[in-house]
Amino acid sequence: MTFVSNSTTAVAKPLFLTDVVLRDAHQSILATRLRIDDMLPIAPLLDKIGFWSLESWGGATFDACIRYLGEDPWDRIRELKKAMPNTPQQMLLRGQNLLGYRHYADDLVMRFVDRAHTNGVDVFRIFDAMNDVRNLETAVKAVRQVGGHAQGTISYTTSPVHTIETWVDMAKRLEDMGCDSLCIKDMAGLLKPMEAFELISRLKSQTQLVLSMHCHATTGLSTATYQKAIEAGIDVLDTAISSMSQTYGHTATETVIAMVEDTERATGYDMVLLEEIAAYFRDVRKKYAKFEGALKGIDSRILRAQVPGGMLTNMESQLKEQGAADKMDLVLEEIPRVRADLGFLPLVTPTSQIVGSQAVINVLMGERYKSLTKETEGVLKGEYGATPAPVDAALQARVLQGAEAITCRPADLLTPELAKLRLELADKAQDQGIRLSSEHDDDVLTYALFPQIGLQFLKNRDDPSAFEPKPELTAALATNAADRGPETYTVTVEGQEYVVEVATGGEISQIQPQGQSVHAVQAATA
Ligand code: PYR
Repeated sequence: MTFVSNSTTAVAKPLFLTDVVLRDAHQSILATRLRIDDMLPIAPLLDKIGFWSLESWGGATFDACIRYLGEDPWDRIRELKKAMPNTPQQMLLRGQNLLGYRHYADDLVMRFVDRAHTNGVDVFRIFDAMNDVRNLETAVKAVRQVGGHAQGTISYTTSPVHTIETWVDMAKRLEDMGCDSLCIKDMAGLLKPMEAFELISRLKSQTQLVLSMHCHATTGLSTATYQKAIEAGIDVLDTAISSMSQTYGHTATETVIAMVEDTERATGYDMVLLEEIAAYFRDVRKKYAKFEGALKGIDSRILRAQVPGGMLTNMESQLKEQGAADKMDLVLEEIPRVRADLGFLPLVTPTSQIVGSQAVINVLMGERYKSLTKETEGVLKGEYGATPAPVDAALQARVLQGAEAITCRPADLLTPELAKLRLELADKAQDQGIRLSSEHDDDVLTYALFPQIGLQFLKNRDDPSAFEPKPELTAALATNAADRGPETYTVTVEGQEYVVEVATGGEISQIQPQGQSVHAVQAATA
C-alpha cells in the first residue's frame, strides 16, 4: 500500500540520505578514532547503496588523523574516493576556520578547497560558528571555482535573538552567494518537530535550495523531527548506520528508510546490504570500546543546557582533570550566561570550546571573568566575525582598551600566507630531516592548520610507534582470546602427519611436518 504524505509541499520524489558513519558518527561516538583500515573493507558495500553522499572527511577527523592515528588525512580521502567511485564524498568545512580553530587567509582557504577537491571531496558542507555568512564567502567561491558542490549551512541554535526569520534570511543570503544546497545543522539536537516543519516549509517556499538536515540524537528529538521534516518536504537527511547511531550521534539510517517505506518518499535503498554494513560496524565498534562515551540513552541535560553533546563530555573530562567533577552543575548554569555575554553565538567548533572553557574558568576561579581566555578576547574583539547579538559592552571595553572592534569580514585583515608557509615548511623540513610528500602543498596545508602537531606528524609519519597503537579487540574479548591462546592440531595428509598452529584470529601461523623444526619447513618451501 502506498501512503501519500500530508505535506504542505507537493513532493513526489524519493527521500535521499547522507550516511555519516565515516565522519560524524565516529567523531561523536568513538572520539574520532575510526581508522582507514576499518573503513576500506566496507567501502564497496557502502558505495552500492546509492546514498546522496557519504560524509567521510573533515570536522575533527583531520586533527585526529595527525594527532592520534598517524594517518595522513590526504591519503585517507584519496583512498576513500578510490574505493567509492559511485558515491559523492562529503566533508564538513568550518568556513574560514577550515579544519582548524582560527581564521586563515583567503589564499589558504582557496588552496585547501582545491586540494580537497582534487583528492576526492565532492560535496563541501560549509558552516560558520557565528553564522556570519561573510565567513563562508571565500570557501563557497573556492568550491564553485573547482566545480564541487557547495552546501551552505545554518548552525541551528535557540536564543531570544534567533527566530525563523533569522534562518530564512540567512538561507536567502547563502542562496544569493551561490550555494548549491543548504543544510540545517542541529548539532545539539534542539530542533523540535513542529519547528522543523515550519522552518522547512518556509525555506521551501522562499528559496530554491535543495534542503538537507543534520540532527544529533542526543536529546531524543531527532527521529520525530526527521518525520516532520519529511512531511515538510526535506530533500536529504543525515543518518548513521544503525550499529553506529544514536546517543551523541544520529538517527539510524535503517530507521528512516523504514519510516518512508511504502510512501511516495521511499528511498529504494537495499535493506539487506544495509544489514550487512550494520553487522560489519557492530564488530568493528568493539575494537574501539575504550573510546566510547558514558551515555547509554538520552542526555536530557542538553535540553536545558542547550549545548552539543560533545561539549558536555569535553567539559566533564576538563573538570575531572582539575579534580572538580562536582562542579558540573555550576558549569551548566554558567554556560548560558557566558553565551549571552558573547552575543548568543551558536555553540559549535570552535565557539563551543571557547564558551565551555570560559564557563569552566569562571566556575573554578569563583569569580566571573576574573581571567579571560585569548579566544574569549578574540570574540569580544570581533576576530571571529559578527555575533548574532551585541556582546556585553563592559567586557568588550575591558578587552579593547580604547581600540576599535573589528566589524569587517575578519579575513579581510589577513595577508596571504601560503607562500610564506611553503618556505617555512621547506626550511623546517631541511633542518629536521623531514621527508615531504610529492604533493608538497598537502603537507604545507597540514602544517598551516596545525603548526606543532602537523610538524610532529610530518616528522613521524613513517613511525607508527609515535602514535596511538592500532585498536585491537576489546579488553574482555582480547582476554578471552588470550586465555585460549593459539590452538594446535595434528592433521594427516597423504600419510604424513602435520602439526598446524592456528592463531587466535583464525590465521594458520605455523605448519610443520611432525618432528621437523619450523625453520626447516621454511627452508624447504622457499
Ligand atoms: C566539527 O566542526 O568538527 C563539527 O562536527 C561541528
